[in-house]
Order: sequence, then C-alpha cells, then structure tokens
Amino acid sequence: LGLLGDLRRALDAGDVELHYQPKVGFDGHVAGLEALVRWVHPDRGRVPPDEFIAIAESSGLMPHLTEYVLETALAQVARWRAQGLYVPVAVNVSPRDVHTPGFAGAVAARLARHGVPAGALQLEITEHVLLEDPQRAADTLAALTGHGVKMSLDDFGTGYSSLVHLRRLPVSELKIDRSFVARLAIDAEDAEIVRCTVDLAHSLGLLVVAEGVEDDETWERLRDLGCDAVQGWLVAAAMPPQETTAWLRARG
Ligand code: G
Ligand code: G
Ligand code: NA
Ligand code: MN
Repeated sequence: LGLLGDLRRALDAGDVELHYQPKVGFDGHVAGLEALVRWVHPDRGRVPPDEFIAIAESSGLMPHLTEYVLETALAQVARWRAQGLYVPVAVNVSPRDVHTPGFAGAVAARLARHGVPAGALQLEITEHVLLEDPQRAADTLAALTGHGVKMSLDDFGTGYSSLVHLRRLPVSELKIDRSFVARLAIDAEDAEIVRCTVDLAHSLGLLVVAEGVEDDETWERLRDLGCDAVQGWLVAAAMPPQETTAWLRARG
C-alpha cells in the first residue's frame, strides 16, 4: 500500500522515467518507438512496470499515470523533431483511460500544446477496452482516429482475441504478442498462428508488428511470413531518452 503513495509522489516529482524501444522494418527503417515506463524506487530499487501499473489500475491513479506518460512522451517527441528526428512514438493506454470522459479531446489538446502532429502519436490499446462499455470505447477511439492519432492493438492473440473485436476497433496496426513470437522458429504451431495472424491483419489493411524478437532466425521467419516490422531485444531493448537519441542518429 505504501507503494501507491510512493508512486503518486514519484509522478508529482517527475521521478518516473520513460524508456523507448524501437520498432523497425525489415529494410532497417525505424517505424516508431514504444514508450515504456520505468520507476526506480528509492528503497526498493527498480519496480517492474507490471507491478506498479496494476497498482495504478486498481487505485484510480491510472489516468494520472497516463497523463504523465503522454506529457513526457510528447515533450520528447517535440524535442526530437526540433533536432530533425521525426520518429512516431507509441504510448500504452489502459481501458480505464479510454473510458475517461473527454480523453480524446484531452489528447488532441496536448498534441496541439506541444506542436506535435497527431500522426506522430500512436496509442497502444488492448482488446480489454471493449469489455466494459464497447460503444463508449468505440466512440472514443473513433474520435482519436478522427483527430489523426493512430491506434495499435497490442498483445494480439492473448486472452479472448476475436475477429469481432478486430473488425470493430479502428486500429491501423496489430502487434503479435511475444508469447507467439518467442518459439516461432522451433514450434510449428506458433509459426502457423503467426502466419494466419499476419494474413488476417493484411486482409483487413492493418500493419503487423511482431514483439519480442530475440534472434536472427525469428527475424528471418517473420520477414518470410510478410510481417511489416519487429520489436525486440535483437534490435534494441527499451533505452533511456539520451541513448535513444544516439541510437536514432546512428541509424541515420
Ligand atoms: O518493459 P515492460 O516490462 O516495460 O512492460 C511491462 C508491461 O507494462 C507491458 O504490458 C507494457 O505494455 C506495460 N506498460 C509499459 N509502459 C506503460 C505505460 O506507460 N502505460 C501503460 N498503461 N502500460 C505500460
Ligand atoms: O505488453 P507490452 O507488449 O506493451 O509489453 C512489452 C514488454 O515486452 C515490455 O516489458 C518489454 O520490456 C518486453 N520486451 C521487449 N522486447 C522484448 C524481447 O525481445 N524479449 C522479451 N522477453 N521481452 C521483451
Ligand atoms: Na505495448
Ligand atoms: Mn504486447
């Protein structure tokens, strides 16, 4: 319980950091960066994001955490753009955010305040957004895409993924969960699942990103299956902002 108060204080003090993990195409181009929160607790050290995100979710702190992440990420995008680095950034949003009244307008206002075009922001959602109030979620997502913000469906294939969800959500990208990607090169069933997912996504006009790519063989299999981009430790782990800047520059 002390952790919740500590997290709230860390957000107020700006002590929660964002790291950035690249998504790259098979020709090496940088398709974007995913912002991932990192919190180093003064006594406990690094707290796993899953742990404090769960705390934020259950305590009502999530909208505040998301505002913090959006604010920090957009300030960074604006800084990169001022340096000639035009890379889109993806921010994870929780179902709670999508159900917060005024969320879409608040995102648009934040973009305007930072002078960042909507196309430079992507929001990663999961199918869980449709659990509570599907119509309201659909309205919010439609408003966001109406503003020009791109939506990405994260963790695809886990839980209760369904074609109904995929058809109903205005997303332009689908991310194949790393649980299917990890054993792709050695497990024929996982390979088949990935193949079908890529084909399905493409038939719906979506881009496909594979998460958790750790070795060359998996990279090659994904390329051969027609996947559009990959994210994973083979390319780079999530990096602090300055290291990300150096990485982007080295990439050209
Ligand atoms: O790097 P990794 O351990 O960062 O992330 C663990 C989990 O935390 C993932 O499911 C990821 O989507 C989630 N996560 C990371 N950053 C954020 C964030 O800023 N907001 C939300 N809602 N989830 C995040
Ligand atoms: O749920 P989401 O897809 O947003 O979470 C991304 C999580 O995956 C983060 O915890 C991130 O640190 C982790 N991750 C990123 N690349 C790799 C990878 O290549 N291998 C593994 N095992 N985890 C990864
Ligand atoms: Na994500
Ligand atoms: Mn994921």
